[in-house]
Amino acid sequence: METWKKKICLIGSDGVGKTSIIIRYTQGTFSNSYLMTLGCDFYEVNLKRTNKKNIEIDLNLFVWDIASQKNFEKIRSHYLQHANLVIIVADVNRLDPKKFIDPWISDLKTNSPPNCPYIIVVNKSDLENTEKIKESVEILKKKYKDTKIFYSSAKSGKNIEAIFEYVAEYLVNEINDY
Ligand SMILES: Nc1nc2c(ncn2[C@@H]2O[C@H](COP(=O)(O)OP(=O)(O)OP(=O)(O)O)[C@@H](O)[C@H]2O)c(=O)[nH]1
Ligand SMILES: [Mg+2]
Repeated sequence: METWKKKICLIGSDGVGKTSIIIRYTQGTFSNSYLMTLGCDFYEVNLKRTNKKNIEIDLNLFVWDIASQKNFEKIRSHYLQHANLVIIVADVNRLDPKKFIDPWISDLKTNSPPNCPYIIVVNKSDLENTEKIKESVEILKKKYKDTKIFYSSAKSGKNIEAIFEYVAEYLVNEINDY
């Protein structure tokens, strides 16, 4: 059994549901009230996985929930250092990539380690009908064709486990030690 410590960061615009996703995953609960994250919060998740090389891994995920506000721009650059994977979260009702996704990709390209892997999570999918979501999935899939995209709902719990399952599998199998 090996112990691996990995850092993952959630970034994205204000109120998209970063904190709610982590709370749903770690505590299984959801609240409709909005309490803006100030600075950064941390959560620790311990998972056991066996990777493709048959190594048993005690995976300690350090999950950083990073404030989106402009005032925190300077410190945010430090928070992304040494990230092993970044999750960019967007809101299904605010999906203009130029406004809500691309700025975060450039943020992570500037501030996280070179070639740091990232995925996109479009949250609040409970607020939209399936047809509209299908359309927006297609648009995003075309634009970000090399990026894994999830549609989630912290409210219903949809795909929340799947996101962290994907992240854990990725981290135990595709390791770049930079
Ligand atoms: N309907 C719905 N509402 C959600 C969902 N996820 C979060 N919310 C709501 O959206 C609001 C903002 O959620 P937060 O998790 O605080 O968002 P955040 O991205 O952490 O926001 P900042 O900390 O300001 O960056 C809250 O009122 C949540 O209840 C979801 O999947 N569906
Ligand atoms: Mg928050």
